[in-house]
Amino acid sequence: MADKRILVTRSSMPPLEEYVAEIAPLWESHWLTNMGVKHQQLEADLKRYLGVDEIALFTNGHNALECVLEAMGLRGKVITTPFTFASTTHAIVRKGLEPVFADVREGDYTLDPEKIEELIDDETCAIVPVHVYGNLCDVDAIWDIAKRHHLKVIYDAAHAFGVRREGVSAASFGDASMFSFHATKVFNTIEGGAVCFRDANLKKLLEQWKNFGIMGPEDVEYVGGNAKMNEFCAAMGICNLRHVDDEIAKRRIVAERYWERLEGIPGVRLSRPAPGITPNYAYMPVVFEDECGTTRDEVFLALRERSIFSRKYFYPLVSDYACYRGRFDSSKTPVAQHVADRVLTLPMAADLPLDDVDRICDVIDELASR
Ligand code: T4K
Repeated sequence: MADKRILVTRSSMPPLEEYVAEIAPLWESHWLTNMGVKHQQLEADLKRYLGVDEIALFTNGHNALECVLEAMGLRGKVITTPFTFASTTHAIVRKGLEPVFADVREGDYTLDPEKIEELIDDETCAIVPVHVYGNLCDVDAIWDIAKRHHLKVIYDAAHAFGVRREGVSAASFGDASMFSFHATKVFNTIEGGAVCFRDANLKKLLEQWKNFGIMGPEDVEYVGGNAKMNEFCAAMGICNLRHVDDEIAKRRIVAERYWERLEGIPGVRLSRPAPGITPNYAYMPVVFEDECGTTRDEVFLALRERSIFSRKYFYPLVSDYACYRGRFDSSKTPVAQHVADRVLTLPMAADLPLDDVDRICDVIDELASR
């Protein structure tokens, strides 16, 4: 029986025959992982698509982020945002680094450059901003601060695949950018991720780390882990990449319907692309401000009663997670706290029918105008 639920997203998939044709050669070669031909092809395809010279593929975005933090040899404090998915902060902490949370901007919820500098001290080694929802950070201001203080900038670009600023890919900013290719992302390899980076010397280290530090059958230079993207995931990526521009174009139609329907409802704050940005329409965040006739939680429950499953990405703030209890003070990032308490990400997918968007907007409209 068909699933009538509307979920927060729905994985994009290529036609089955296309994927089957892509993986058929694996039955000939019996080469299923460890940087095989599909892995190599996806690397080349992504370099072209993202317009970068350097890329390394991984099992997922989280491992990619951990790996680049380690490969850069970072020690000390990292300035980052609490308004993100668990992965960003966990990667920093799991690599023995100390997160220091700076607040986000009102307009796009990305790290506020004006809040960074006051947090820098002698132990600060890096900044890890997040292009949250695909909203590009103020990359120029962040780069300027980082260069003045000799800090590395590693973007969590998990949400920003395909986003461009004045035609330049989100993959080109900072020292490195991590992308997630999880099933829920605009571009997916089922599970997967990548790091794009400037310094060509990082390539060897990243490739070593993801394969136990092995350089040759009798040569292990480094205490690495295992984070190799397998051939089936790479094949999925090769197929999905052929369709990603169409997928983004379809998402645009969905996003514009949401904006058209929700714009003008008092107290409903939408997140529109900034001038000069080519967006990817990854998420549909809506902030229900206090002057709205309804609240985030009310909308969440009303939709759920109708089998529509929105999500509170990203509530609570990472700094309020049980695993970090007592370590951070979220009142020091009031904008992030305000947004986390009021934001709801509505269902967004390339194939979301506009009738479903209308149903969702009807619910919000009705609640908000009571
Ligand atoms: N940094 C940031 C800022 C991130 O947002 C993420 C991941 C990362 C780093 C780490 O990247 P990865 O290591 O994951 O590559 C989901 C994703 O699992 C996660 O990748 C993503 N961020 C996060 C924002 O969302 P959950 O726990 O909310 O996923 P789940 O299982 O509840 O799925 C959400 C909806 O997606 C489902 O209701 C239906 C749909 N879905 C899900 C799956 C698993 C599909 O359509 N197909 C699927 O296969 O975390």
